[in-house]
Amino acid sequence: MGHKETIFEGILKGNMQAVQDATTAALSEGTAAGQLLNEAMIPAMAEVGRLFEANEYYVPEMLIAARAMKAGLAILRPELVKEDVKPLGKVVLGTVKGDLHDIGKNLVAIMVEGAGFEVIDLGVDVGPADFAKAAQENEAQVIGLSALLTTTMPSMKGTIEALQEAGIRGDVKVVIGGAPVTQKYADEIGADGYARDAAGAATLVKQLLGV
Ligand code: B1M
Repeated sequence: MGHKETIFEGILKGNMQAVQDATTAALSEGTAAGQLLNEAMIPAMAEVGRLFEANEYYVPEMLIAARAMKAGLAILRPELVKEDVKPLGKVVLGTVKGDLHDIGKNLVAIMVEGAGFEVIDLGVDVGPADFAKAAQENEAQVIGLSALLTTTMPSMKGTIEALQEAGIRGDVKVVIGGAPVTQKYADEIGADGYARDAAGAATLVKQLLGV
């Protein structure tokens, strides 16, 4: 089995050690980090989702798969992030209230950092007022919101309302994303942009700030 297959299988089975070993070996043999991410890790999580929908996997399987993916991502991270001396701007990022999914959000953090921005990662289950407070305190130019559940998407609208209430809506751009999120939804709630994936989020942040 090649390293990519080992990583894919390792995530499916929640075998953290196998994922770490194969990721390290593949990188040392010159495989690009982005290739391991896009051709092994992300497809593995998509398959976990499919198995969950088919009632073949349950929450514990999803959890150990996520743990294995995170272990692999931690090894890829330095390769994906390019060091820049002075940040181009500040981005407050988090997964919205009620939502605990953080793998996609962590990828967005890596790519946005790699594009030269400082990322203030608030973690998961972040309420609208906390986003507004963090944006104000850090004088951020962008807020990035991630949601993986259809039930938590309305918190994105709530966050935009909280920014309006705090009187800072005009000072920050709001970027949203996550599997159930669409451009149409972004337009509906008045977000400044939607990105389908983490690389797209980094490009969008640059575009919105004109850098
Ligand atoms: Co959850 N879960 N989960 N889960 N889980 C989904 C999302 C689900 C689609 C599975 C399914 O049914 N097929 C489903 C949601 C259905 C829906 O609402 N539409 C679901 C469910 C139902 C649940 C629970 C309710 C299950 C339960 O308890 N009965 C529960 C909810 C918990 C909660 O949040 N309150 C739950 C729990 C969990 C775990 C904790 C076990 C675990 C998360 C662990 C963790 O993140 N630390 C988990 C996992 C692992 C998944 C799946 C399998 C994988 C998610 C993932 O990491 N994908 C997922 C199925 C799936 O997505 N196919 C599923 C890989 C990641 C790289 O992709 O996060 O989409 P993603 O990020 C992408 C893009 O979306 C985008 O960029 C990334 C790629 O570059 N993106 C952005 C993300 N954020 C962005 C922000 C941006 C821009 C782009 O700008 C700011």
